[in-house]
Amino acid sequence: RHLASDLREALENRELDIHYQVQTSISTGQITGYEALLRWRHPRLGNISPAEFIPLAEESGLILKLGAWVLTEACLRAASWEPPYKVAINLSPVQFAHSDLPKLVVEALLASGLSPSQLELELTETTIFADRDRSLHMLRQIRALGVSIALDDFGTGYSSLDTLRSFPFDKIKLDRSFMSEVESSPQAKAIIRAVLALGKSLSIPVLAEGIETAGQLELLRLEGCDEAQGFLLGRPAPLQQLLDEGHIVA
Ligand code: G
Ligand code: G
Ligand code: MN
Ligand code: NA
Repeated sequence: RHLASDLREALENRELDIHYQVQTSISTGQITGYEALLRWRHPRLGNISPAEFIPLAEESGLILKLGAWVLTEACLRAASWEPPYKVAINLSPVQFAHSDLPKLVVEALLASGLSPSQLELELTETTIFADRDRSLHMLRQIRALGVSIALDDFGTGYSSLDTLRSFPFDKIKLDRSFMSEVESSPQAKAIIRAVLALGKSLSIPVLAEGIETAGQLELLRLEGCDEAQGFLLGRPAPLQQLLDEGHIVA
């Protein structure tokens, strides 16, 4: 297989698409935003998961081009949403390591007319870990634009507590692995409680990922979690489908 070289052509061949997954306030049930999730429809192999092709794009450096496309495209789409929900975009470590990132973000905002307050960038602890001084400088530059930053997959990386102490985050996204065990494992539930308490005391809202059942959502509500995302609330879907079903007006 020559996936890596196929990927190089995928963008031009319009095989890449962005799906959007809803994020909801647990207390009000209202939509707060949508996470942009890249999809690849390979002409012969069918749908390929980003978990498979993002690493290839990172190795080849193609991720810079793909990432710039996702950023521009998602900002452009979100700029016409009514009401103006947030759009959350995943950043790869390679994109974050590139000093052009703030410029790229500014360009995407200007080209789309999207308000900076409508844009959230998601990054993981692994992304920040490589060079912490540089990462802090980069995060400050991006936040100075009025763009918010979410810490993705929280709880799976290392040095979690130090990361929270040292970096300015606007949201913590609690990794979905805790959710699958929350109803059966007292340990998972205890960790969720601890993270929610941490978020409260640091005044950082927490979003629980991977909510699949009403029981999980109810438990998170009782524990005071702020936002939820997961198949129960909505699967990632093409924008056109969300428009057709009336979830988004544009
Ligand atoms: O959507 P799905 O659960 O299949 O995504 C798998 C992984 O790919 C997740 O970790 C997600 O963050 C990542 N991913 C999805 N879209 C993008 C993207 O546009 N850029 C980057 N860097 N990662 C993405
Ligand atoms: O790493 P990141 O959180 O960006 O990854 C998001 C991925 O999680 C997407 O690929 C999306 O398809 C997947 N996802 C979203 N909601 C759920 C869910 O409720 N259950 C499971 N198993 N995966 C989910
Ligand atoms: Mn994410
Ligand atoms: Na995540």
